[in-house]
Order: sequence, then C-alpha cells, then structure tokens
Amino acid sequence: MRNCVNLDGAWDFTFTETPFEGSIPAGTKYESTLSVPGCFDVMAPWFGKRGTGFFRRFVQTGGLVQLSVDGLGVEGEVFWDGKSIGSCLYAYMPEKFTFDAGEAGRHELVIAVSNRFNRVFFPFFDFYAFGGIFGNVTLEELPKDHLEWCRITTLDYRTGEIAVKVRASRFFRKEQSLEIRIDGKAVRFVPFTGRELEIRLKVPAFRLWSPEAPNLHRLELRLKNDSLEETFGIRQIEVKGPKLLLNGKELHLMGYNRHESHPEFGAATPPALMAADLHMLKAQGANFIRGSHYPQRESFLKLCDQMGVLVWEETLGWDIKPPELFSRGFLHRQTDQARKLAAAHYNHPCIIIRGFMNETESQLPRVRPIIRSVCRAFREIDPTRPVTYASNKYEKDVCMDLVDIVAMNPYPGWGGINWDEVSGIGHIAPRLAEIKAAVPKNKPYMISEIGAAAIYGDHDPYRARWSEEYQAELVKEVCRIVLNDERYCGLCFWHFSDAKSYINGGRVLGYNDKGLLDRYRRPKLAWEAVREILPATEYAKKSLKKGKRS
Ligand code: ADA
Repeated sequence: MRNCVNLDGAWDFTFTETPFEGSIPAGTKYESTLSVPGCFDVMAPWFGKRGTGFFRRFVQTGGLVQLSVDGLGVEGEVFWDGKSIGSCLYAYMPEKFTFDAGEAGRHELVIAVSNRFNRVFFPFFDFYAFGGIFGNVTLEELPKDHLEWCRITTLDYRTGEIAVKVRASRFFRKEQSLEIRIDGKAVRFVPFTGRELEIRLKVPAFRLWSPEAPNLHRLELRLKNDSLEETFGIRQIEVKGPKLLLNGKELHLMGYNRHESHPEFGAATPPALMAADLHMLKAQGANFIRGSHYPQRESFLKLCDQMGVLVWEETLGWDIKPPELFSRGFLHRQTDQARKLAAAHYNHPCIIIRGFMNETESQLPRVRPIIRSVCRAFREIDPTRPVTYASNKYEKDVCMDLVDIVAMNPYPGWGGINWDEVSGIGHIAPRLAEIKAAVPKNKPYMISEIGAAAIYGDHDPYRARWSEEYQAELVKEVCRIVLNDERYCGLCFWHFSDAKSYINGGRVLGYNDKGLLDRYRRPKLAWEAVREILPATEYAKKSLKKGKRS
C-alpha cells in the first residue's frame, strides 16, 4: 500500500578536501556523477583522498516520508531542500529519517559524506575507512497514522508460537482494526489504540528456519491507510551451560570473519558479489560469518536469511584503548550503536550473535562497567540473542563472566614465534589448550579469529610464513584441534578474503592478507585445505547437511 521508491542509481557528485562544516557550501557545483551505492575514494580522481563528498539527486514526492540510508561512511548529513533532516554518525549503521517533505513536487536530496576519521572511526583500525554510500537509499511515502516498526520473536520453536510487537506513529490516535496476515492469509484482527501492541499467535503450517532448511514466513500488518511487511524465520538460539543450541539442537559454527571490502567497490560491495561469497562459503561446507567489524547491509542479511548462513553482527569499535576508552561520550556512542543495531536488524533469523568492541582492554577491571552497559543496551531491545565481544586478552581477561558466549582471537603459529623459527605450527596446540583452560567451564566457547597471512601466489618449498603453504598448514592444524574438540562451539577463521587496510600501517601492499581467498576471491591453498576437511569431520557433519558440497 505504501509508495516506496528506490533512489539508487546515478547521482550528481562533487568532492572537496575541506572538512565538512555542517552545511552545503553556497555555490556548490556538482560536476561529476557517481553511482549510489558507491564509494568515491576507490576510483580516480578521488582515490585515497580524504574530505567531503556531496551526493545529490532530485525526488518527486511530498507530505510525510521516510528516507532510509542503509549505511554510509565515515559519517554523513542528509539535506532535504537545503535543510538538514538528520545525521549518520556511525559508519555502516542503517538510519531512517521521518520528516515532512513539503508540497508534492520536485525536491532536492543531498547526502554529504565525510571520509575523514572521527571519534568513532579511528586511523589505527586495521581496515580502510572508505568514503561513500554503502547501501541502498529508499524513500517511502507515509500516512500520518502509520506503523513504525514491528519485531517478531519466536517464543517456542516446537509449536510455532511467535510474539509480534508493533509500534505506531505518534499521530496514531483513534482505535483501528489491525489485520494480521501470515503468508498471505489473514490470521487475526485486533483492535489497536495505543502506540504499542504485543500479540502472541501460532504460525499456521509453520516450518522452522535453520542453516540446512532456511524456511521463511511473511508477516503483513494492515491498517486502514497503511501496511507493513516483514520476513521472519521461526528459530530459537539458546545458551545452555557450555552449549549453544539452535532449535534445541547443539550448534557448531564454522566459518569466517568477513569485511565488506573489494578493490573496485570498497565497502559498497554489490549484492551479486555478496551472493557469490556466500555460495563459496556454503560450497566449502561452512555455515557462519562474523560480520567484522561493523553493521551489515540489509541486502547481505537478506541473502543470509534465504541461504541459511548464520551471522554474528557487531558494532564498530576496534581495539579501543585508553584514553579514548574512558573518554566522555565513548560509552554513550557504544550503547547508542548497540540499541540502534539491535532494533534495525531484529527480524533477521540469520543473526544469532550480537557483538561489540573487538579486542578491547578486557583485562582491566575498569572496563567491566563499559562491557556490562553495552551488553545491557543490546539485551534491552533484544533479550533473545547471545551477546559477546571478541577478546585477545586470553587468560588475563576479567570480563568473561559478563557475556553469554566467550570468544577469543588467538593467533598462535602466526604471532609470537621466535625470530629464527621457520615454522610456528608446533605452538598452536599448546597455546590453544592454555587458553581453553582459562575460559569459564559454564559458558559456550568459540574461536572468533585465528589465521595467518599468505600472499596470493607466493609458494615456498620450506613452507615459510607468508607463503600459501604455511597458511594452509596452519589452518589444517587449527581444524585438527578445534573441530575434534566438543568444547568449542565455533571456529571462525580470520578471514574470508584479503581486505584493504593501510599502505603505511605495516600491511603488505596495504591489504590485510590473512584471507583464505585473495581480494578478488581467488582461493589460496588454505581455502582448498578447509574445503577438503569440512565434509569429512564429525563436527561438520553435525552442522552441515550431507551432500551439500558442490
Ligand atoms: C585482530 C583484529 C583483526 C585483524 C587481525 C590481524 O585480531 O581483530 O581485525 O586486524 O588482528 O590480521 O592482525
């Protein structure tokens, strides 16, 4: 019923190296054209430059509208007919702006995007701060008494009972009848008066969602003048002592950290590339992506919902140390991100873990209140998904009791080996055993990162570090240990494909080359090694449908 316009496509564009000053400078001329979604700093003439890009297009509309921007970076400000209607403060975070678009007619929409570092995206992060609009831009025309959102929760996977929480706009005054339709059929009519309503119902002829059978259902909420549609899956993720359960069955995660990164597209990777990545992942026999280290695109999550790929989604915040960690506003920015993200992606069945603050200073007792507050912020909106952070403090970590799943990023066999050792493979088993012994026995435990760099095409008969052979040997050893040990609920290699970092940050050619695929997704020996191992292990058989490998 709603008129929804996709605004992707060719936008007018201009770039200036001057920092963004809160408005569109008078006399701004849009002398170029760029695609939205698109990053400007991956192409000539803006390659590698930092400053402000202004994206402009005209839109035919009027009245109350909602504009959605599915992530941009590093930060942005949205202008409608020259006036600001809101900001995108956090890179990659989906944002929605509801506002009065004025008289029906042609209006100017400008999105100013700064790719300069800020208090959220620091230059020391080990991934490139791309400048551009990363996801789709859409506009919906809304009636005043519209539905703002609905959140669907599986209450019991055995009976198909769900809870549907609905929120209406603040203009909503008179009682109306709300029609609830599932998979195209009306299942209930309820009177709706206030702004919020929670209904419990059983989904008729329900089918569970799982990686092996990613069945989805469609919910439609209809009012006199408005309707809202959501896709959802019936599935429950639970933590029971040291086990992680999906629909009551023990779950084992096997997969990769993945950056939204490509030499040609930057962080604005097209859905076709996302789908190709996920097909490679499934064909290998893996079932899991950690969306490192920021919110994921809607198009990516939809693909994961449909293809049955499990996702850990996290807020932006990488290796944050004092003084920034204890500075004013830091905690607010983290909890704000957590709430926004939990709300925005609530209905995606693929998301089974929420994460935050990768490799923070979790060895410091002073960090406990921060970690506790961010966990609380996630749980306030969504108590159904386990919360965690990826730690590199191992035995020294003093915050493991605060999270639902303990996740560690060890790099034995890569870091910390002696200068004259040719191989560090012998370090892996003893070090993993030490870390495992330090993890509380009553919590699920997973390896959220582990790996080694390998330069694509570099071969070495002695299997020296940086060669494809060494990386392959390392991943095989890790699989041998972790996949045969019931203590681990997951193994997540660092990382899926080589991703742009900084040329002067010590990264060879400016890329983090611990990918098992190179930056163009060409497999290294390690990828093939995992591909050979996965379908053969007992561990993988449990979480993967037999014969799925192509
Ligand atoms: C850390 C970090 C990753 C990456 C990795 C590496 O574990 O979480 O983002 O930087 O190190 O390659 O060193």
